[in-house]
Amino acid sequence: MSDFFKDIPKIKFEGPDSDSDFAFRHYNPDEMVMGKSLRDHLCFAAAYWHSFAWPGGDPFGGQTFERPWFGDTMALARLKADVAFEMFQILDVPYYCFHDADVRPEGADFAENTRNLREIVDYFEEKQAATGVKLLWGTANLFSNRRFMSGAATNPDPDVFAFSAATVKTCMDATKQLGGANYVLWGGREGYETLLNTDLAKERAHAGRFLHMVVEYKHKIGFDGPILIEPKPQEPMKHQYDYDVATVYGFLKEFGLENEVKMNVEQGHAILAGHSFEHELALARSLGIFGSIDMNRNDYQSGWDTDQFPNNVPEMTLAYYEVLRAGGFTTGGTNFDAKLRRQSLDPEDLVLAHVGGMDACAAGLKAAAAMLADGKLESARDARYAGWDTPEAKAMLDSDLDSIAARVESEGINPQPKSGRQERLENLVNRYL
Ligand code: XLS
Ligand code: NI
Ligand code: NI
Repeated sequence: MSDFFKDIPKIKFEGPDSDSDFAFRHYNPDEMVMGKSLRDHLCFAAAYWHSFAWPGGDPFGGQTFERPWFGDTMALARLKADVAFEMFQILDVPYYCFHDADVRPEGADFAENTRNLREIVDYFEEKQAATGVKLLWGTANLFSNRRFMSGAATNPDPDVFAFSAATVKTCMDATKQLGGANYVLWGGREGYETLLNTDLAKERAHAGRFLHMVVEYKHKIGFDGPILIEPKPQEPMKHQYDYDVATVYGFLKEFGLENEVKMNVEQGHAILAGHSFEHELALARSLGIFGSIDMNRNDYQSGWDTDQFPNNVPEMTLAYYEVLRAGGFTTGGTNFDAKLRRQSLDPEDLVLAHVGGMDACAAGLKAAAAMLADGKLESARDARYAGWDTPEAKAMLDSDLDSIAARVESEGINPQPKSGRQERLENLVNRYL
């Protein structure tokens, strides 16, 4: 045991009337909702990078956090793992997620990176066995090191493509070894700063080929979880190729990968793309490519990826409503891709941020489940489209402009506008909160 979290107790469900800060009010992991426990509905995961690797910097200042595991040795990487798994147990989160660079010191070259990663993955394997915590997904950090400044798979330098492909291979091996449920690719620096020096067609073609290789390798090693792409419109690059769910779907279609790859949808990235979280989730669901979520909260004024812990229950209700309509998570889960504010220095801040996030998610999911079970919202939606259930309406979709025009004339079709009843539906939603 490290002494980082010292006197912080294991967080238990105490119900809405508890006056302890260190308790869940809404997240009772064993509570059954629609035939499934909240633990299995929400599949919470903690993100290694924000909680254990991020030093608290911003564009105007560097490190604010002082953590005993900061540094570049394997011994410190093990200490970091000890503390991370302690937090997973304090919170009783069933899963975690990591990038290679979060968990191992940076080596002098690819071979040393790989050795360091393997050593820590063996250590994770022991820790997973001892605690029962599982890996939701693994991924490669192809954006922090300066070699990736012009992209990874889309880099103009083929050596960077090679280094990136080799690194992804090692991260997929690590994810497989740890029994990870998914493998994630977030675009990192796949995008551009200026079109003046960018061959957009070549870069996209290379990204498509890279993704094919990832899918081929997944089948070769028998990794059975899905490959997930995480869309984001900008940041770090001015323009990111994986802009949003719709853009990524077009990309997958272009390269024939729409049946191989699913989406990891992040709240903050949806907002940056000018969408709501529920829009991105609904689209992924309707395209059959919904996979997992990165849960956080973006500041609505700043225009940056602020990665705050979520606390807005009405928003989460609408998001989990889409998750439930998609049938819930299969391999996916709720990963807290969220970080503390840089003034939140104390170990308890890290724990309480997750406690609040988990509680807000649970409250949102329960409201969403009640809304779905009640069926009022869905029957209102169905009623709005009921005209399409008639045989004439269905037949029209198989006819042509000529015959439709003839029918409109002969039957004297003259549409009468009907209310969309938005406020009534908004009032209805608020009744479940
Ligand atoms: C960054 C992304 C990143 C991915 C994993 O904006 O959210 O954290 O989730 O590479
Ligand atoms: Ni993310
Ligand atoms: Ni993000």
